[in-house]
Amino acid sequence: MMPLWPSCPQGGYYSHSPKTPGVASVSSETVQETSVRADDSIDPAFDWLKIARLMLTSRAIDRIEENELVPQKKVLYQFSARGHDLAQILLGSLLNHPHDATSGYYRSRPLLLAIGLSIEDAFAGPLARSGGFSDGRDIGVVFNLPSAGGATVLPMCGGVGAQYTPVAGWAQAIRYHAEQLGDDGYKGAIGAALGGDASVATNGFWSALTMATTLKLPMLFYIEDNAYGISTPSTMQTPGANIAQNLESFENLQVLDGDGTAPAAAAGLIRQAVDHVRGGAGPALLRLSVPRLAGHSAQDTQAYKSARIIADEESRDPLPKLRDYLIPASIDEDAWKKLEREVEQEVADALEAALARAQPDPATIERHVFCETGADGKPEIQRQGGLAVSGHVFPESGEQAEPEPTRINMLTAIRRTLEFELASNPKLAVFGEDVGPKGGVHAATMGLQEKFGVNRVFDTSLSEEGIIGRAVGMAIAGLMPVPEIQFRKYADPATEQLNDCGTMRWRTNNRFAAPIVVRIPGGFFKCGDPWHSQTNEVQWAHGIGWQVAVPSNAEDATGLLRAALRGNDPTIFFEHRSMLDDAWARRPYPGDKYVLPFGKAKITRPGTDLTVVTWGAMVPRCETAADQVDGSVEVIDLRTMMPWDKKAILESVARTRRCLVVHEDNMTAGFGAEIVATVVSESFFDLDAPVERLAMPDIPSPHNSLLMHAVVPDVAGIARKMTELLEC
Ligand SMILES: Cc1ncc(C[n+]2csc(CCOP(=O)(O)OP(=O)(O)O)c2C)c(N)n1
Repeated sequence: MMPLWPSCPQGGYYSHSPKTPGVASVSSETVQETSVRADDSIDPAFDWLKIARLMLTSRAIDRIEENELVPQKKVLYQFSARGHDLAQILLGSLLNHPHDATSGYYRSRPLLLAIGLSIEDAFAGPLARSGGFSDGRDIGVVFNLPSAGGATVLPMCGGVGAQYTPVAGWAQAIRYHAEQLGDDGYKGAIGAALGGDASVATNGFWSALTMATTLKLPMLFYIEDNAYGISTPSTMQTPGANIAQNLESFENLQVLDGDGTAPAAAAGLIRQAVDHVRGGAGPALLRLSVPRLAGHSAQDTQAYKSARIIADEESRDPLPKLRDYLIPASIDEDAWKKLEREVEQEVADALEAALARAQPDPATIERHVFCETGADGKPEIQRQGGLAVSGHVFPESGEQAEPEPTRINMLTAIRRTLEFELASNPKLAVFGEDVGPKGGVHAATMGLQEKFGVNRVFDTSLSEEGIIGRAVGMAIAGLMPVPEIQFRKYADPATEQLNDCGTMRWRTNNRFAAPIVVRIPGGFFKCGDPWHSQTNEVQWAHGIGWQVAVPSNAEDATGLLRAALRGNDPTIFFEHRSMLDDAWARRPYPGDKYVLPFGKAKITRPGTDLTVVTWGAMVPRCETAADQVDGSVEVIDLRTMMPWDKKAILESVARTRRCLVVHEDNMTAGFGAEIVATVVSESFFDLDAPVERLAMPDIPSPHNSLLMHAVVPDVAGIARKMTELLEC
C-alpha cells in the first residue's frame, strides 16, 4: 500500500533521541511534555483572536484568488498558502523585535499579513497593480516589507533557497550592531528564514546552515514540510524525508520538529524555537509538517497525488482545528461567525481597492535600476539598505589627486584604501576566504584584521553563495559589506545572489537596495588556466544593477574603490591579477580624499588617427603597440564598464575616424561588441574604416604560458591590427 506521507508515515511527530547532553533536541515526547498543552488550554503567549482574524483573512484571500481571480485571469501566479497558514501566522506574531528580519518564498503571504502587509497590498501584488511592494514589476507572490518599526521582510526571490543566506547575513549584522557598534537596541533580535521541504536541498540552505552554526548566529530555519516540491516527494530532497531527523547531530543547532496544524503544539514549538534563538543560544531549525491544501500553484492539478492522500491532507486542515481550539475557551460560536463576517467584508473592500488601483505606468519602468537623482537634485534613496538611509556622513573627498612622492603598486593602493575606509567608517566590514590572519591569497587585506579586529575583517566559510548572500543581508541591515571572491571563476557559485542583489532596487521599486562592493581578482597572471584567469567582466555589465570597475593602475584603483565604498549602488571591483604588482600600474598614492567617479574614461595617450578603447591589463599593451606603429593612435582606458563613458569614445572617434577595441575577455558577446555596436550606430558617418575588435578567442584561458600568450592579445598582435586599420 502506498504510504500516505512520503515524509512522515505515521502522519504525526517524528521521535528524536536527544543528541549531545546539554544541547538536547526536542523529541516528540518532549514536545508533548513541554510544548503541547496537554489539556489544549489556550497558550497565553499569543493573541489568539488576532491570529484567528489573520487566519480567516489569509484564507479569504486565497479562496478569492483561487476561485475568482485566477479563472478570470486577473491573477496569473497563485500559490495557495492554505494549510501552511496557521503556523506562519503564529511565527509572524512573534517576530516583534524592531530589528528582527525574515524572508520566505512564494507561499509566505500569511507570515507577511502577520507582520503588517495590508490586505489591499496582499491583493495588489498578485494583481500586478501599481504601488505596493514592486509596482507590478516582480512576480506578485514574492513580497518585501521595509521595517515600519517592527520586523523587516527582506526582499524575497523566485529562486528556491535564495532566502537563506541573506537572513544569515542579517543575523550576523545583528551581532555587528550590538557588539561592534555598541547598539543595545539590537540585543535579542533574530533572523528567520522560511522554506519548504525541497528548499533544504539547495546550496543556499546548506550555506546558511554552515554560517549560522559555525558562528552561532541568532537565526531560525523554519521548514514547512508539505511533503512535496511541486510533485517531487521529500524523499528526493533529504534522506528519509525529514530534515530535522537528519540534522540531529549538527553541532550548535537546536532542532525541533512537529505538527504545524495543531494550534497548541505548533504554537508551543514556534515559541520555543524563537525563544531559543532570541535568548542568544545560537540557531534553531524547526520543521513543521503541514498539508498543502491546493496544487503547488493554480496550474497544478495534483494528478500525482492519490485521492486518499488528498483526503488525508484535507483532514489535517489547520483552520477547523483552530476553530475547535478557540471555541468555546476564547470565543463563542456567535463571535466566531461575527469575526468571519467582518473579515469577509474587510477582504472584499480591500479587493475592491486593489482592483481600483491604476495599472503601473510603463513610462517609469526603466527607473530605479541604480540610485537616481530626483528633480530637487537630491538622490532618491531607498527606504532600507545601505548607509545612505541613515544619512551616513563620510570624510571629505574630492576628484583632485594629491599624489605622494613615491609610487606604490595597485595591490598596496587597494589595501591602503580599504584601510582608510575601515578606519573612517565603522559600518564597513571586509570578509571572504582567507582574508583574515593570512591577509588574503593576493595579500590585499594583509594586516587589516590585526588592526581592525575579527568582527570587521574576517574569514568566511568556503561558500561564495554564502559570502554574497551574507553581504546582501548585512547591507540591508545598514552596513557596508566588502566581500572578496578569491578568483573570478569562483564567483560562479554566487551567481544567484549576485543577480538578486543587482536587481533588488528595481524589483522592489526603490524600497530596498543592497549596496555592497565585491572585490574580485582575475585575469591572466604568469600563466593562465580556466579557473583563476578568466575576466568575463561583461557578465555584470549585462546583468542588472551593478556598477563595474576595471581599473588598470594604482591611482584609478584607489579612486574607484573609494567611490564604490562611499556609493549607494552595488559594485563589482575587478582587480586584474597581473596588474596588482605590475611596474606600469604603479602610481603615486593619490591621497585619502581621492575619489574617481564612475563613467569617466581616460585618454592615456592622445592621438589623431585611430581610437583604441581598452581596459585592465590591455592598457599598457595598447600604449606600447601605439608607440610602435606608424600613425597617431589615441588610447582610451575605459576604467568602468557600467556606467561606461560613451561620450568620450564617440568624441574621440569623431576626431580619429577609426576605432579598435582590445580586450582580454572572449570575443563573442564581450563588452567590445557593445562598444562597436554603439560606435557603428552613433558615429557611422564619422568612420573611415571598419570598427574592429581584438580579443581572446572563445576558449577558456590556457595554462601553458606559450599557449596563453598565443591567445591573449599581445603587443605585436595589437600593433598589427592598428596598422591594418591605419592603412584602411
Ligand atoms: C532555484 C530554483 N529551482 C527551481 C525552481 C522551480 N520551483 C519552484 S517551486 C519548486 C518546489 C519547491 O518546493 P518546496 O521548497 O518544498 O516548497 P513548497 O512549494 O512545497 O511550499 C520548484 C522546483 C525555482 N523556483 N528555483
